[in-house]
Amino acid sequence: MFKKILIANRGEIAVRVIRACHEMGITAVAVYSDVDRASLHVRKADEAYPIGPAAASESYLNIARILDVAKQSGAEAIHPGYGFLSENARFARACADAGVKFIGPTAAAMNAMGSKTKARQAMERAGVPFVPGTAQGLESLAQAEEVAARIGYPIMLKAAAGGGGKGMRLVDSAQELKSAFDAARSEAERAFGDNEVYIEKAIVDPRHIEMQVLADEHGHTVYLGERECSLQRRHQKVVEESPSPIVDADMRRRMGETAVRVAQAAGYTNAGTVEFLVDQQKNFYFLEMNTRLQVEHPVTELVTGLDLVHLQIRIAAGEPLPFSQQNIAIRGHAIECRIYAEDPDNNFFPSPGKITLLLLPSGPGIRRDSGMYEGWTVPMDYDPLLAKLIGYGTDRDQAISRLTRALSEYFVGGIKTNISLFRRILRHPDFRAAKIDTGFLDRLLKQKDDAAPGATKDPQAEEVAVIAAGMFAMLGPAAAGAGERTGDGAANTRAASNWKAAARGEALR
Ligand code: MV4
Repeated sequence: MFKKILIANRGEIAVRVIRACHEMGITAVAVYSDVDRASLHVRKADEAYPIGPAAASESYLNIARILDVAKQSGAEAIHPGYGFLSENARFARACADAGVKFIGPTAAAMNAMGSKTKARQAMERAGVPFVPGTAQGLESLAQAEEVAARIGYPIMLKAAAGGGGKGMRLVDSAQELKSAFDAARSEAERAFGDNEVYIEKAIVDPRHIEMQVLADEHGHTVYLGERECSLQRRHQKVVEESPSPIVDADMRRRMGETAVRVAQAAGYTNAGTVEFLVDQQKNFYFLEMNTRLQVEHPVTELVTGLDLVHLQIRIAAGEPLPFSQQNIAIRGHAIECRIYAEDPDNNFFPSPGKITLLLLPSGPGIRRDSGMYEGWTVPMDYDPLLAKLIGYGTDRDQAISRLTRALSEYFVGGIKTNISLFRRILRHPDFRAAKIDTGFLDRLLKQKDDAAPGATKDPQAEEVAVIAAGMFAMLGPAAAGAGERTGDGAANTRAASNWKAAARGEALR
């Protein structure tokens, strides 16, 4: 087993991996850019090394610098987290060449899944269902017209080098195909330096359901259940849950076995995720494979009782999986909210700045994976994900009620966050009835924010909240009449509840 691991990442995922290292008695080495010197992952690590200025290209994406730190610190392995270098085959190969274990798949497995057409060809060989269309890039407009006529409109043109919604075009009729085809190719060339475009039957109002897989280096591959990730805004996931409300045991087995075949076809090892599009008739189609640990891994951990980061580290250290497929059971329901430093009242623009006050939820069934602390200044240089709030319950309704209660305890002062958005989502009847597809959030955001029930019309509410928050920050809880700082204490006084009610824009009691 490793004695020292370098975490080549920042924010909440770096804190998450450091915690796993400490639970396993492994020394954690952090790296940080100039703006992250005071960040939480640096504080929690055993050792921390500067790797450059704020720009990711000169710090968290700086392969040479990160490998220097691995050498200097004596780290035997590197955990890449997600984003940054986590799916960079060059980095995985550079680690191998430097004799440092990359905690993830091999460069070859990454490359097998990196090109969408290569992945589709691998799926064709493995007998994995993928959306009707071409597995190779289109040679000409004539070929595009012929395939589109065969599979029927609407169709989707996609860049082979694209992913995550980039380089994708919906075409509703033959008349639009020529201009769309030309535009898709030039856009792909500009964005990815590769103008290869392929065609798929467009799935109308699809769900995005993904299957977690885990493979050791001894040929054992298992699936750990699915995650419903349809609540997205501009291809950024906002709420994820496990299990999916529409997947029954038989569908889970079929999707899981398909995902295992995908992983085996790619020679995959460590933790990975196979993404599917699911149509209204519950047919599922391979979309792409993510060769990294995902942001939303906690919902899988909660319903399986497994620690995916522990398992990643054990697999990378050469250990065989400590269980087989029949040992894996899904129990309960988990829902994750991604807390972003974004202003929902200003088109979700990032809202960096100093966190002046932090009231934290806790209590039964609540998990927080966070990279922030009171007094920390959120930098503007990176993805604005601050924390993930996960609610777990015996069933979906209990998970929703716990998460709703936890959100009412969550307050981040000094910056804007999207916490209010989750209150809207969780109380929406379609969400509660699990009538969700990838268009749900866009539809909800187009609706006027039906004011919270009983929302105060008192124009001074905002003013009262600001004054009380100021008093709270300067004079401490007693002065502002608040009770427990974590907001879950029974000691809250009436003044505090009014203050909090005002801050939440609710009727003053
Ligand atoms: C599709 C699709 C409909 N039909 N492909 C978006 C990102 C990338 N993962 C693939 N995506 C889609 N591919 C076909 N043939 C609809 C989407 C899509 C989507 C998929 C999953 C989650 C959110 C989405 C939002 C818009 C479009």
